[in-house]
Parts: sequence; C-alpha cells; structure tokens
Amino acid sequence: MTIFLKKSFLAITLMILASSVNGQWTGPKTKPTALKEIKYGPISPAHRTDVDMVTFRNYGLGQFIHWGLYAIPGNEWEGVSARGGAAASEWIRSWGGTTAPKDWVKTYDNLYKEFNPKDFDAKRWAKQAKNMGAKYVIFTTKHHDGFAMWPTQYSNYNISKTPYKKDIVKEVVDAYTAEGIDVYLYFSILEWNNPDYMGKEPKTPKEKKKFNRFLQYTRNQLLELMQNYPQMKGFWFDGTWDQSWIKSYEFTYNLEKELREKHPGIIIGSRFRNDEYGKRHFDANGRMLGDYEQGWERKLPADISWLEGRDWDCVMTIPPNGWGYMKDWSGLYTKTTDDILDMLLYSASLSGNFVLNFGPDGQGNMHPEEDKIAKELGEWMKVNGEAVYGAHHAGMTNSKLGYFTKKEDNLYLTVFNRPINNSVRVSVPKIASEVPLTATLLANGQSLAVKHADIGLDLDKNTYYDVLIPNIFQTDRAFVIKMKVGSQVVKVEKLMDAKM
Ligand code: H79
Repeated sequence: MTIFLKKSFLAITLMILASSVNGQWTGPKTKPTALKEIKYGPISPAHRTDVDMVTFRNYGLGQFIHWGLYAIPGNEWEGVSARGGAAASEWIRSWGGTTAPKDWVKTYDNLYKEFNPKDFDAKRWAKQAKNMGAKYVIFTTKHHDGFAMWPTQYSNYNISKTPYKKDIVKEVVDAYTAEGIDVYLYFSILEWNNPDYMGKEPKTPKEKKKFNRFLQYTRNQLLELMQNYPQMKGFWFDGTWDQSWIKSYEFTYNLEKELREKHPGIIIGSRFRNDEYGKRHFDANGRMLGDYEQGWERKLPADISWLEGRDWDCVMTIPPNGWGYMKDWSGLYTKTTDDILDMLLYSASLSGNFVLNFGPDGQGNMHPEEDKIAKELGEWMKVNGEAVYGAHHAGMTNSKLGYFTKKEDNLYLTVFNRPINNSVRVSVPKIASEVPLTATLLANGQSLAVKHADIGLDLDKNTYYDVLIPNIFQTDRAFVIKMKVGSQVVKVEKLMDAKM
C-alpha cells in the first residue's frame, strides 16, 4: 500500500491544501439558491470553442518565467537571507522585520540602475522551453514592484532606464514566437512603487482622482502591450485583490470588454476582475469571470467534479514557494522531475494545463537545477508527450497505478506505480461502450498483450483488462501505456449465478 501511494503523495497533499485555503475560488462550489441580478458578470461565453481557446485547452505544458529587478538580490542582500522576512523571492522589496537591511526599499527601488544581464539570450531560453516541451510561456512584464520590462511610455520605471536599455518583453515575445511557443503576458495590477496606487477603496475626491489616474495608467499599459506585441495570446493577471481594484468593477468590466474587442481571441483568466458584489473569480451567481480558472496557484483540484468542465491551469514553483530567482536553495525541498511529472500528468488527467515556473538570475541564466529539470522533462515528453498534448480527462476512475488521459480512441495510462506482478489492471464499467483492445508501450513502441479478466466479484460493476509489461522493460521514470479503445469484441460471458 505504501508503495502504491508514494508517488501520488504530492498530489494528495496539494489537494488537501487546496480544500483548506481560498476555498471560495478553488474548492467544490455551492450554488446560490436565489439568483442575483448581476450587471458586471461574465463577458465571454462559459465554454469558448473558438480556435484560440481550443489551442489553450490543448497546450498541456507551459513555462512561467518570473524575471525582474528581484533577480539581482536573489532573495538575499549582502549575505543576509530574506527567508522568513519576505513572502517570496520576488516579494523581496517588502522585506521587513529585524533582518531587513537599512533603507531597504530605497536600495531596491534603485536596483534598476544596475540591471544589465550580460548572459541574457531570449533565443536560448526559447530553445530550452521548446526542448522541454512547453507549448506556451507566461512572462512577467511587470510584477508587484511596478517595474516594466518593456519601454512603456506611461512610466519612467522601466527597462529603457537601465544600463541594459533594450526591450526585454520584445526579445522574449519574438524568440518564443519563432520557436512556435505561444506567449502570454503576466501583469500585476497592484504596484508598490506608484504614488497613485492605493490598496484601500478610494473615498475622498482627492483619493478618487489619484486612483482614477492609476486606472487610466493601467489601461494605457495594457493597450500598449497589446499594440507592441500583437502576437501575444493572452494576459495572466495578478495582484487584483485589493479593495481599490475590487470597487472599480465598472471600470474593470469595461476594460475587459475593450481588451477583448481590440484583440479578438485573447485569453484572460478568472483573476482579472470581480462583479459588483465583490466576488472574485466567480460572480455572485457562481459563473466564472474569464476564460479559465486561474486560482490554482500552487494548488491542484481534488477531483474532476470540482471543475465542472471549466478550463484551468496550475502554475507551480520548483522550490516550495518563490517565483523569482533565489540564490540559495539549500535547506529547501525542491521538486524533482518525478514530482513535476506526477503533477503534470495529474493535471492532464483533469483536463488542465500545467505551468512550471523558472526564475532566471540577474545575468539572465536559469538556475542549474532548472536547467536539469527542463532537460529531463523534455526527454520524457519527447517519448511520452502524446499522453499530455491535446489529451484530456478520460472519464475513468483514477487508479493507484497512475493517471489516465484520453485523446480520440487512445487511452493513455501513465504508470507511476508499477505492479509487482507486471500486470497492469485497468478497470472498466461493465456497461462501458468502449474497452481497451490493444496496447503499446510508448517508451519503445512495443505491443503489449491485453487480457480480459473476470475476477468474479459478486455485484461488481466493473470488468478488467490486464496489460502485461515485459519483465525485461526497465525504467526509472513513469512510463505510458497507450491503449486503443473500441467496442467489446467478445461479449463478457455470463455464468449462471449459484443459488444462495
Ligand atoms: O507572481 C507570483 C507571486 O508573487 C504572486 N503570484 C505568483 C504567480 C503572488 N502574489 N501574492 N500572492 C501570490 C499570494 C498573495 C497572498 C496575499 Fe492576500 C496577498 C496575502 C495577503 C495579500 C490575497 C489577498 C490572498 C489573501 C488576501
């Protein structure tokens, strides 16, 4: 039993976390009994079927990149670690408590004067992402510190004022697009460094005027990004939880409309805005606000019923929490390639995209461990990727052996826990119209014998198909059994019940 459960441990832990934290966005939903009148509800249809959305739905694997001024300190300053003092490495500007350096905010806000990543080569990153098997990238154009990685006209706090000068967003967009990887722009609404920004609801005329300027500035930047980088496929919004933004529901509703009009097909997640009742991600009637569920940040759904057919992505760090570069990973559990594969296949089995985060350093290099994981993941995806790309929930009961995904008449079982007797037992409801007919091992293309098994359990609603793994096949990673499914060739023979 321990062996069976070992590899699923991570997924299970995350599910438990998911159910206790932020339950309102990511848990099973309770539907309101009386429907409210809502003026600022969803704008796009509930389950888009246009080509852009179908593309999103089929990505399977993505890459997140957190890169900004926070890459320079890498979660420490002059030998002192910010661990415990800042929420995460990209949050280092808010470092507080006794360990924080004197005048830290001022130091941080001047870091742009030394941002000059000599090793940055967007083409190298894009090649790595391609080799890893990522189909889309989400790149931080501006994080909570407010620093823009593109030469925005609307603020001086941007890349053109650094010694590096060049437009990093453009370099990333061009390089990834050239590799055939779709680009999404991460954009934090809240800004620590902007005098016009405030967290609380603006109440006095002066506050309203100030925050209104901020809203216009946000709109300008978003339109600017869409105009500068027309290849972009969507925005990944963040930092939208403050009351100032929540109370701006009329503005944000109109802005979402405008973004959609100006960039047809754009994909926007559920984190952008809320309705007039202050309900974020889902409106007061339980309808999703956006094209996909964007609440699965370092979380996973417990089962398919939680999702009710909605699209979703899971964004995940390699260290426990920390998106920007962290010089020192010692003493932290950092996810292994096996951990990541487990989450990736689990996400695919629930029809979600899995997005793995990278936090390059101040010179533009990935962390050596990230390089290693990208390489190992890519090697695995080259052989087994068809179990992920375009593959979705298979309608099968999850098995202790691993995760099921399905694409047309192909059923994939990614085995994380190999049975001692090498016989992989797939249970299928007796009433199912499709059963496994043939099987192959993606690792080497070998055909595997499929044997029907009737284990004779009284009142059993399932019947069983055993796929035999040759003893000689050895691997130290999860492997994929691809089965063709179709209608049963032989009718399950019914033996007369003994009288009881
Ligand atoms: O960019 C990475 C993180 O820096 C960013 N999202 C990922 C992709 C992130 N910022 N904040 N958070 C994640 C979590 C924020 C938690 C809190 Fe709050 C903000 C705690 C208090 C304020 C939102 C509002 C959650 C609880 C109340």
